[in-house]
Amino acid sequence: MSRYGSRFAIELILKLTNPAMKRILDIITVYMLLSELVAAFVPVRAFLIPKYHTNAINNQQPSTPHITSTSLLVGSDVSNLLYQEQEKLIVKRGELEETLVTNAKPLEATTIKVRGVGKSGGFGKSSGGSSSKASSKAEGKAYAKILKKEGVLRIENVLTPDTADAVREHLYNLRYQSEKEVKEGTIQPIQRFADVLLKQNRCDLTIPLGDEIISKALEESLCKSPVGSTIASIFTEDAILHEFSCLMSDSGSQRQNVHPDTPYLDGKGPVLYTCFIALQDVRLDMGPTTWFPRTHNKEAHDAFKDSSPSEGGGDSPKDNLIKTQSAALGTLSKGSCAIFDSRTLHCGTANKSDQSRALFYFSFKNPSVGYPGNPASIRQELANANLSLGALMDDLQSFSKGKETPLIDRLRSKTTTSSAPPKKKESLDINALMDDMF
Ligand SMILES: O=C(O)CCC(=O)C(=O)O
Repeated sequence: MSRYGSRFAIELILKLTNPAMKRILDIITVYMLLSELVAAFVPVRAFLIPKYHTNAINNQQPSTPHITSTSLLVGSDVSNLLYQEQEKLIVKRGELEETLVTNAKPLEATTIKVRGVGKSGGFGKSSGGSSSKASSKAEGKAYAKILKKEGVLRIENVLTPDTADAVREHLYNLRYQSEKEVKEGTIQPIQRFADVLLKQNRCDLTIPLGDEIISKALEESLCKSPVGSTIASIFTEDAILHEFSCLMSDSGSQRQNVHPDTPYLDGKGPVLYTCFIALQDVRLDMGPTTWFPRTHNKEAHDAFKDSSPSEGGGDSPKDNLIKTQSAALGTLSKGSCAIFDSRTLHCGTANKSDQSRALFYFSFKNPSVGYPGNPASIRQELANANLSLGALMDDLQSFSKGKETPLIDRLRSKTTTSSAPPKKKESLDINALMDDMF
């Protein structure tokens, strides 16, 4: 979900070492994009970028699509090697950043007081899912106020434990199936896995609409918990589903570099709100997301983009920001979620446990924004559908009453028939955007 972040991190590292490296990076990026474009038209088996492995399914420590340098064919050798070099730089930088963050605390659940609704959560114990439309709107407004200020907030009980367990199992099965299909060459990696910063032992699995358990999870999180009303309170129900995916970081995944998912643009408001829902308890050793609250603003982004060492050899504004800004750890309990403004700085951290961590996630886009500045992790048929929050919620309400779900049904049939590879346009747009910024 963060090609913006990944290129951003690499550029800053290389610019620090040598300004001429930026040109080299541009050439590398163009080369990699060309390689990916070629890969889109050549059978997967003949031209794998990256190469995916299939292992036996195991929910504790599942098979991982990861990259190897052996057995790749000539066309991808160079870009794969370059990619590995980039990964090494990112890992080094991530290790450094880990030492800079000294004041991290768990992200606390937000408590609000709204007549007729629970205090700190969604569907579970506290609200009981019985809020009236008016109180749910008031609740969304109260959460939205905090979200706008903090850039990130936590809501409890967005999924019931049973739903979280069932979604987790469903998605690890989907991953297993997807890895198998990629390995067999029947689909291309990009049709199932989105780009993610530091791919080794980590994947971003895009999810189709239509399976009952996924509709249930969406119904609980968007209609029964305050998540839907919070997003609607800021973007209205015209907000567009931008991403729909699952981040899985397995044992051994390394710490990502701090990054925003979209740039801060002067005079513009929020463009995306992303909701990460934990499908199991996320312990400290499982690589929780780290957020830097209140960094979704110009001041923080200006500092973040400035990696030049201060006079006298002190910390750069970027490192100083990471050092001094308080950090919030996504040690979420099963079924709870964190919603964040895509401009808020954050990163996935290293999973040092022996258990894979899965975050079911979706993001909604401000309906008045065109391209928000990050390539979306979403199945192509869902992206093409321009699904509004309101339309999706209507279908989900109908689903909860056991009635028809015409929208979801239409998209389900597209999922099963669609085999066209996703368009590559966005990758090119993001580089144009980066060029504007540097
Ligand atoms: O895995 C996580 O906790 C965060 C992932 C992330 O921020 C990213 O991939 O852009």
